[in-house]
Amino acid sequence: MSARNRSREIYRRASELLIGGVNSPVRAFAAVGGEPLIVQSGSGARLLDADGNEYLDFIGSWGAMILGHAHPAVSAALAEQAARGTSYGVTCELEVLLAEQIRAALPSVERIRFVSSGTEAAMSAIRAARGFTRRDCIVKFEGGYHGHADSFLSQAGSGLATFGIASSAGVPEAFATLTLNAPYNDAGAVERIFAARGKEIAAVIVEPVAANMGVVPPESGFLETLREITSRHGALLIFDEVITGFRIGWGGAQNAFGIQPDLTVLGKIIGGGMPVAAYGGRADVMKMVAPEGPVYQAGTLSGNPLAMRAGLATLAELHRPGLYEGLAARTAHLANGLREAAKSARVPVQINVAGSLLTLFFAQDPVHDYASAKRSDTAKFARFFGEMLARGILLPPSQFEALFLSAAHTDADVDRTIAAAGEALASIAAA
Ligand code: KE4
Repeated sequence: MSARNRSREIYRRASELLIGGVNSPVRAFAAVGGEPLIVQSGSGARLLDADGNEYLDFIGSWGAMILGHAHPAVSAALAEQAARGTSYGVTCELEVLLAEQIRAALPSVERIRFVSSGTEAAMSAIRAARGFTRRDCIVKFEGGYHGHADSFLSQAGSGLATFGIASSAGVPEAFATLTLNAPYNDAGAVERIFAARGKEIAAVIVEPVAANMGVVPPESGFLETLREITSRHGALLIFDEVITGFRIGWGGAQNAFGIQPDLTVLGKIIGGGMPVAAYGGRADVMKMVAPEGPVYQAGTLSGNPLAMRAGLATLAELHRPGLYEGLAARTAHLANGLREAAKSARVPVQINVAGSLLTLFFAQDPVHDYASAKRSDTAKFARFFGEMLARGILLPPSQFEALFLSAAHTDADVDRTIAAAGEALASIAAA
């Protein structure tokens, strides 16, 4: 990899204006050290930095780029739509077409509202749930991420009902206490929270496959129990499928696991790299949202035609036969190769996989929730990240994120990654 002088200069200028030199904290590479990348372009499974260095990309814009960067069909759709206008501020048929596609894939989404980010979608879903149930509390899971709305920046406090305490400055404690936290995969803890405060709880929001503590799949019965508990207590079950929607299968996690949530949050892939997210679900709940109901929510660029076209073009490509099977097969091949490489290097790792999501934890024991994920050796992960980057492989710059494979990653790309990991792990073991 050649020098990164131009990238360094751009980052210096960025740091004068952008907070941390970035527009989203994880891009600052704080968890892995070193200088953040400055990307100049992307194509397929590859990114090019400002100095012309090429990287095999496993960030994929945090999951949005399931087809790879600059997919011809998506780029053509964007170019064609740009010539017709990018945002009208008035409804257009493209919004209906994408809504129809989503409902066909996820029948639980009887009605839907498009917004511009996963945060906005999750925040609005919670507001709809609170409006529908007339209750104020929500339950989320430690290590679950649903965007940066105040309701979600809360972590478990002490006490039976695990009172929420703010996990960010600027979130009023009074607000944070309305969010109750439970360990992921611990249905018993959710049962106890509902036993103590069930009448106050509007909804449980869960990533049906956790991917923001690293990848942690649901243990058998976990999602089913959440469905049963929420129904029994008159609370809503919200699946945050911003990552899993159209990622682990055409119908997302809800169809993979056969669980029907009351509301679903979507994002990333449905925009094909453009700012699109959505919340939707039961018609009687969504009817609460303005202008039909008293729950207000609005957005200037919601459903804009340019973003709708990118989403439609992306879903059209995803619907091709064999696409998901190929993604899963290449991800399984990568996981097996990484396990073998770690075994050869005698470096203890745990590798969790769900569809085309994968996390390699530098952990001795299985990772099944946030507490076990946090026992990972993050210093080793940082070393691994740097060793892989030096070999032209760009991993997500945090132990607690997922690798995202795309349809553009080939078997040769996977084999190259396994070989690089073998060298990187051997280097770590020798340190
Ligand atoms: P956005 O507001 O970032 O579009 O979406 C928030 C969100 C909601 N729900 C889930 C399950 C999510 O994973 C996210 C955002 N994901 C992170 C990556 N783990 C975005 C990357 C970033 O923060 O820069």
